[in-house]
Amino acid sequence: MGSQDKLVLYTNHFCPWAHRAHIALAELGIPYEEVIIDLSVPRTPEYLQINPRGLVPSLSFNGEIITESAIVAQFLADQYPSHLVPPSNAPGGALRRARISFFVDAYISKVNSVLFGLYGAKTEEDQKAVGDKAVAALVKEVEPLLVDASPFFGGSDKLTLAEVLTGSFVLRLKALTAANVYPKAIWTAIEEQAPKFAKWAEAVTAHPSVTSIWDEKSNIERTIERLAKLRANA
Ligand SMILES: N[C@@H](CCC(=O)N[C@@H](CS)C(=O)NCC(=O)O)C(=O)O
Repeated sequence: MGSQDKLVLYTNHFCPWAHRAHIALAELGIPYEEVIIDLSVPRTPEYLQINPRGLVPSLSFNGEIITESAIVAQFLADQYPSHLVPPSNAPGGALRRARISFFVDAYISKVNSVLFGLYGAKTEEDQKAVGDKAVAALVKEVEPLLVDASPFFGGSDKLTLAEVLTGSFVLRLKALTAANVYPKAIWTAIEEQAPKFAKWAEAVTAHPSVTSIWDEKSNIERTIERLAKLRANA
């Protein structure tokens, strides 16, 4: 099935959204061609034909273009049935899909969106306030959803779509706090106040499908540059 399909992923390895597609493809073991899009220059007319929004990732599946990282990852998980997520008509499948979607929504909309505030936070005090708010949201919204993680979402011993859609962000949060590019205190507070999340994050960020395109050093360097630029303009 999979081997006959022609997949092309338009991507950039520094993009956490595009990284979601890489995690899905790695975990599913599907061969694909990769086209790196240079995001430092305007998109070419050719790429804008593929994705009029000009964003990465885009996936070409036998010539059909699919865009938006969550939709790309969900499509891959549905097209190639696996341990990532059950079909909606399997026993308990619809409920598990709902649980996964809620977890992803909680992490992305309640925690990750708050952390983006670090890019506009100039002073240490402002950065601490953002960190406190993100950790409080994590404790309230995400920690309770990991009660049965073992080590992955919902008691799974393998990666699930929940990790496919959040792993790239967790990887960056962990690495950037460890390097004190994001305040180190954020991770310390997570370990103290959200131990299930910390344990889950440990397993997620060690998983080869999550780390396959990850270049920690370059990501840290680029984030330092980006933070400096955005804070200078804030
Ligand atoms: N909602 C989109 C977000 C993708 C996105 O923001 N990609 C960024 C890179 S991380 C991008 O392509 N930026 C290009 C630009 O803004 O010019 C998704 O989930 O796919």
